[in-house]
Amino acid sequence: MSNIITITFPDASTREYESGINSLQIAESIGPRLAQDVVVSKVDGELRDLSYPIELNASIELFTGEAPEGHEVLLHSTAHLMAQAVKEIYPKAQVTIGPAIENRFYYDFDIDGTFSDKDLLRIEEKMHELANRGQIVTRKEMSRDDAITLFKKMGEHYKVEIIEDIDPGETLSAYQQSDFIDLCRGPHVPNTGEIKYFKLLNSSGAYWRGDEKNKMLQRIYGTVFSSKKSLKKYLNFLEEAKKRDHRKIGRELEIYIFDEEVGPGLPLWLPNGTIILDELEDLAKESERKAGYKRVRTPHLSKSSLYERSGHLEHYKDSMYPAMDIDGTEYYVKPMNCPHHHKIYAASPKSYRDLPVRLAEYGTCYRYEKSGQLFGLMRVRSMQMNDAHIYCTPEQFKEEFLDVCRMYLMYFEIFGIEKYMMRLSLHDPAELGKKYVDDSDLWIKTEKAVKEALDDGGFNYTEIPGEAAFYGPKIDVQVWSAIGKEFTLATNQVDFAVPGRFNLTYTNADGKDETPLCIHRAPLSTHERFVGFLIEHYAGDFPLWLAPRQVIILPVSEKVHDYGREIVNEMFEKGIRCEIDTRPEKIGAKIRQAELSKIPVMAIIGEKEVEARTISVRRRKIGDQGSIPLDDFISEILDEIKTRRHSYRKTE
Ligand code: TSB
Ligand code: ZN
Repeated sequence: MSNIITITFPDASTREYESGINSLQIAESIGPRLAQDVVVSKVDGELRDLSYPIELNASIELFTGEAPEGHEVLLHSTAHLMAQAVKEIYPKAQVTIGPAIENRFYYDFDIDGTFSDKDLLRIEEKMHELANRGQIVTRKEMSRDDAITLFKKMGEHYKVEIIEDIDPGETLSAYQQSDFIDLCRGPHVPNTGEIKYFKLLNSSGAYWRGDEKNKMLQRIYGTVFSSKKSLKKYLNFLEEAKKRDHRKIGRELEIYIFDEEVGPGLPLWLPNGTIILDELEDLAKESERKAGYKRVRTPHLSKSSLYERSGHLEHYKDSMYPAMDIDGTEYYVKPMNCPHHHKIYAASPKSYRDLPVRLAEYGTCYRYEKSGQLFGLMRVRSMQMNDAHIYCTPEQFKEEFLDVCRMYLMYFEIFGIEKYMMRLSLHDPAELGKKYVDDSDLWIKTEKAVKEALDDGGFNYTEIPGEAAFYGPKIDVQVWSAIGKEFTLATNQVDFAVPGRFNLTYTNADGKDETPLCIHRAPLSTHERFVGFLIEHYAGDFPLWLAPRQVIILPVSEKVHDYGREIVNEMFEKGIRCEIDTRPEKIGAKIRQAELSKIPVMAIIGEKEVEARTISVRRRKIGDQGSIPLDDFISEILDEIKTRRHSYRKTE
């Protein structure tokens, strides 16, 4: 005889059922509509298949594909469906891994050749056919050895490799729909008929296990939603994101390029991009000068002993380029500027009266980022860091740390950056001595000091263990690229470890030597990442002060070219980036070209303007501003540039 069990729902209401009931049956007992939409359940806090039998009293949550939990299951189930379709069309393809990522899924296949857009359509069609068959999805549990035998028999070598890495004692699970079986933790939708609104997006190469020494696989990305409307909305978002993608705009506006022969992740800044970099640097230099920073310059290389001392070779070697031999001595290109700056601090004796010492340099660093991780300007291998190191006493720490936070908030205001998250990255005690310098007490003490500073400063933040720098905790400001990837922009880090290793000292008021704390900070990130982010943030429509091309004079006819050239010269003298379009084109065509080039200010001149010494102003995205005396126009433009105004406002 079966027992009666009590199921508790999130609203604390309860119902009684016979033990052994599953979540789908519970959903049916509540209503057919829910039963139709529900894709996964959480039983006593664990996500479970709807078919999972519940034997004892339990609390249960039911999720539809609209909920994040349900959406992930839907995404992952669709990845399986795609793998099944690929195997049907290409029986020789080997399946590897296929996880759900934000709003998308992918699956990597080992096949001969690549997938074309036509192939993707064919796979998508096959997926619809397989989904409509309403295949039941079942879970199977097996020992590791049985799993190896099973996947060997199926000829899935990558799966065997994955299973061989798993602990021998573990029980594994696989999910099956018709003949297709995939190793998977689950949960999954109970029936492929639940998968309706999906789209394959694109395919690209991806190395097995993300390592370029391994074979290149073919990755297909796709997306799925629980309603046609949500799918459409997301596809529209992707279309918009594509338009903002800094890699596309970067090329169109001639900001930067990559070159095969130079190498991946090593951007070449074109003249337009260099203007943006210079403007950023001017802003940073100006605010750092006011905040008491001093500028320094250091080489791109140094002997390995420097990085032994700093701890980089112990904790950071994987991100460094291999050593080079120079006259029998090992040298490295620098992955960070700090060790060089520490040497500059140490170059002269310091007393507490000299502190804080703030050394700034936009030094170019080189990091060996995995090729699969490279992403336009956002993740590169050569980078100009918006760097400075602040050496201070423990008493000065809080104010210095908060001043840095305030500096990047000031920058965010200038750029109109409103969507960001502050993340307090802490150490992971399990990684002491490996990923992190081995001093538990100091970690705890420093993390407490940082939290106190942030709380006093009134900052909101989320704590993330395991993301600290090897030398101390940090505050990272997270933003999202147009295609939804998360990146760290500003960073503010405390270092309680390395100054001691460099024997950095200052004499305190009692004449005794003490070790300063070091704050590492990069409010504008690396200039590569910051410009990449800004391109997307503005969708290429830079505010006037940052725009590589600021003003274009559009003469209505050749007769007014002289007046146009006179304006260009006058603006050039005043430091405004101004040019003239003398092509024998109609004015409409000239305006269209200027719009495409995203030049913020167009100055149209005809004979009327020559006579009155005026110009007819047209602002991109805003439209005609009417006729303005030339001198007023120039002073308005200069004022807008000088104040680094975020958007154009007509002066009263
Ligand atoms: C701030 N020593 C500190 C420095 O003093 C340091 O190097 N910190 S870092 O490693 O966190 O890098 C600083 C910032 O550079 C990061 O917050 C991130 O915004 C940016 N950055 C890091 N790696 C890359 C990369 N590969 N491509 C582009 N930008 C990067
Ligand atoms: Zn540093």
